[in-house]
Amino acid sequence: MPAHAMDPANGPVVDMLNEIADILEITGSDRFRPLAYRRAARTIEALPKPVSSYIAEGSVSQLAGVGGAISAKVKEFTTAGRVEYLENLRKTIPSGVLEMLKLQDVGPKTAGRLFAELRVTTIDELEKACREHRVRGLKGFGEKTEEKMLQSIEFYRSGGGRFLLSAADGVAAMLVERLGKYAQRISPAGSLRRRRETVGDIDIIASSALPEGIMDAFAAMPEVRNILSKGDTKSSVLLTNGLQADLRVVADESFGAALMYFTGSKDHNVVLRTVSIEKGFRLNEYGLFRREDSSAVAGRSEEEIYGALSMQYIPPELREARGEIEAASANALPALVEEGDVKGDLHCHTDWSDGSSTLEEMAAAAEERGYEYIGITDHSGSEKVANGLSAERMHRQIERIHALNSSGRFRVRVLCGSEVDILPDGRLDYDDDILGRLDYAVGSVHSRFNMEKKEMTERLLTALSNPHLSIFGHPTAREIGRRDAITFDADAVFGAAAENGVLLEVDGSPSRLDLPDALIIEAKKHGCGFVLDSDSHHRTSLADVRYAVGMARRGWLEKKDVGNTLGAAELLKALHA
Ligand code: DGT
Ligand code: CA
Ligand code: CA
Ligand code: ZN
Repeated sequence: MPAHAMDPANGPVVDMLNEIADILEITGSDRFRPLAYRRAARTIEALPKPVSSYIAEGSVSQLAGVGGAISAKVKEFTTAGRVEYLENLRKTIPSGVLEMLKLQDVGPKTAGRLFAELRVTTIDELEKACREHRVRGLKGFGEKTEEKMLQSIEFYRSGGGRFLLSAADGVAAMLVERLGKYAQRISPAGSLRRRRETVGDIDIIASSALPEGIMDAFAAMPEVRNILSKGDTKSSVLLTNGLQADLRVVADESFGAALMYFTGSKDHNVVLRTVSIEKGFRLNEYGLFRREDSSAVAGRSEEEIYGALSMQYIPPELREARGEIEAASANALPALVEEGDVKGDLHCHTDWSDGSSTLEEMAAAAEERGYEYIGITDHSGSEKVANGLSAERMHRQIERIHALNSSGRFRVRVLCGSEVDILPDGRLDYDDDILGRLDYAVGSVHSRFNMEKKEMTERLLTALSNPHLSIFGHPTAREIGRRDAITFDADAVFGAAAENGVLLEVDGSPSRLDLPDALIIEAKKHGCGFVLDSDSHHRTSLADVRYAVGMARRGWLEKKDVGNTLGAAELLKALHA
């Protein structure tokens, strides 16, 4: 975070200047003018007040880099809302070329060359050019560039139209609560109920003998931007936050079958239907029926249906066709970890680094949740932008936490941790003197995300072999929709974590959710242990641990796999294993 955020009024001016720079750079017409426009954009971005107030004072052309021609364009933009020069520039390239800049790793120079040398004018055409291996024909581009571009395209498209689970979770709970009084039973379904990291829309299933009442209430909610369709059994609306919500209403005897069907996943449903047929049944959204006489066997509840198929009840998070149906048939499903099993959070920031609550506020919030302990893990010194703690401040924080614990002010025990940067060479960002005083250290990658696989693997293996490291924080370092996972040899890294007793974090911060489910499953095969954290930067976000729990359950984790389901004494032993 910069010292202060950009004045929101200046956003469009900054965008305008950068777009001019982008187009000039794409067309390659001038080497220096793009730099001048970018410099002016940076200056304006850093202004504490709207640029219009500098214009009013007559001081705009004195701002660094905002002289002559550029200040004229800034003035034109603030009065007319558009700039003639940019309008004309836009006509010099197809608009799809500018859209390509939204892809990771495609800058104006690359976009310009793809356009000039391959006549690629849209993202679709770029995809085609990569698949036809035409991109590698350009000087300086190779097979790897094509692969990376295809990944960027996929990433860009998957980001489009999907929402973080956290963006949908609260609204869905509110809808269910609000519509509950019009229904016999009601539940969220779909990917949200399976706790996927992103959701395409909100699906809600209700049972009612009077569907009109609930449908009317649904369509009349203040959060509805517009009604996409409205009927007796299904209605769809677009909410003001951009999410679509689908409500399906069934008779109460079909509630379980409908809930099961619309919870999915599609792949789970497909396998389940096949198994049903093998057992002489037919399964659909209305119920489970005997094939020979179409008589109803089950449908009222999911438990009843799985039971009739001689299976254990399968929790929604497992319904991804990853072997859960076989396991349920063999009575071998894991007893998944639950939010109530978590006895404390081990990854929390305070206002000592980049959090916005005090140590005491975090402790109070942990106590309110009924936690036995809370681990404070502010950033280490290298995290300058996050106000990381110098050695001296870290020593001071340790003293403060010891004093707080002995004051008896809180029942909750405050643990002295740190989120220590794993430096590019794999060393930790504090010396042994500090590391030895901490209750535990969480090691995280916050820099040099783009290292080659081999180098990154070595970096992580070095860190994991440090006896002071207890937890590997948000191991892939991804940010959903914003930054790809770092690449490393998962077998080697998980093997080393298991061998050295380093616990892997499942970070519940909504845009991280890291480790993700597929890697949790892999790591568990290596015998790794885990911790579930919120990575809170504010006292109200301790509740984000629920997203970590969702991810852990999708990764088939049980209570015994998770370190912070232990009491404090046992936990500290596990952290020092
Ligand atoms: P999303 O919305 O993309 O995050 O993912 P879902 O899983 O919520 O998918 P959605 O909303 O299209 O449909 C909800 C569920 O309905 C889905 O998980 C399974 C079920 N479903 C939808 N279409 C089909 C289908 O064609 N066949 C089967 N077997 N199930 C379907
Ligand atoms: Ca859905
Ligand atoms: Ca849907
Ligand atoms: Zn971090």
